Amino acid sequence: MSVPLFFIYISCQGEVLVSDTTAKDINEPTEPSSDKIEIEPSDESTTDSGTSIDPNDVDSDGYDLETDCDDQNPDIHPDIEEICDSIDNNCDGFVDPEELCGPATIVVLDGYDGTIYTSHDSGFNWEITGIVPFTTPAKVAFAQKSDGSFLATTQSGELWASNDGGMNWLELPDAPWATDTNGGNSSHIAMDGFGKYIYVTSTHSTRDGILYRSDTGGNSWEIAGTWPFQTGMDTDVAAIPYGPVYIVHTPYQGGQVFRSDNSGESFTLVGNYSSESGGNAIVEVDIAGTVYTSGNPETTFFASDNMGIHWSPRGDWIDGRSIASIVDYHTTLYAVSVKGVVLRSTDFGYTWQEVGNWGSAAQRDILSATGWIDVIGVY
Ligand SMILES: [Ca+2]
Ligand SMILES: [Ca+2]
Ligand SMILES: [Ca+2]
Ligand SMILES: [Ca+2]
Repeated sequence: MSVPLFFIYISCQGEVLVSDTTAKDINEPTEPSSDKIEIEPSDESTTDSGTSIDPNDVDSDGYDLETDCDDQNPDIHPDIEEICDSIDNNCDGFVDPEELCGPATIVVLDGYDGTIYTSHDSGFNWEITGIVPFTTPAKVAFAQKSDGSFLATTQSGELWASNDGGMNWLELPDAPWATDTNGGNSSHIAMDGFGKYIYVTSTHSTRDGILYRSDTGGNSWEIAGTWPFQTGMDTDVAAIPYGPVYIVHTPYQGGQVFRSDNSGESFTLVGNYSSESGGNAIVEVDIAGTVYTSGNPETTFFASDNMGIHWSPRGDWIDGRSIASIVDYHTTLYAVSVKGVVLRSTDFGYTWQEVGNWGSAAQRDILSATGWIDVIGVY
């Protein structure tokens, strides 16, 4: 557990330097190691009559806009203790770190035979914990709903739900992507959502991409919106609960990022993360709103801090080995390969460590290809 420590220096000019050592043990390279706070004259502070509020410290917690990551909330500032509440309480960039809030549970769904692989210790050790009884092997998509239950589907429209972490599965009515092209099911699907909607992308080489959404936990689906046909068919979707929906699509000329700010009803092409990428589509958004993707099959990892508009290379996989999915557990990132390797980053994707291998739990050789597995980080 990391205990926040702050050294406060007061100079004769009336400035306070606050040095935050919280993140030292995880070597976060983007956060400043010290910040300067101007002490405002006392006549600008809020009075009992409420006639004056300092515009640089609206919540009057003593921290200005430079250092206060939520200036509307006096219980959030750099000198408060982090607690497990899905919020960055102490403004160090990390939401509920695993050292404080416990190890991550990560679940892999293998579409080749429906096997569920689970790690309860942040990706180090894995066991087989269930089987989704798909009738035919298929590309799969997997999500956790806001009630904690799991939802699994295939490109051919099979839809299954589990209320016990993946041990037992109940079949739901077939999903519309089973028949949404003339020739049959979609070519590639992806699923995400947590909050009001579950989203599923469906792509095919003969039409625009379709985004389905469900506000009934997967029992019924509607078409929320579409995005323009792309030459590549690989796709992924990531959504912030009650926030933006991101779709990544990988035509051969580069990875394209579409964003919707109205729950999928319309999409705008907001950015490109690589001019060379033409492989797998991967997108993930963490609890702080940073969006991540990858140039897989290259080994470059990209991030955007401004809602998908600008992208910059952030770090390299140690060895991509066909990374199929990125998941977040608060602000820790996991990258899971179809070949089994599990990578973990605790510094927002700048560096990655190999922590385990989900394939080691398998009773057979790993035969799956990208799109044939999907992964969730369980909250
Ligand atoms: Ca403040
Ligand atoms: Ca505050
Ligand atoms: Ca927190
Ligand atoms: Ca924090």
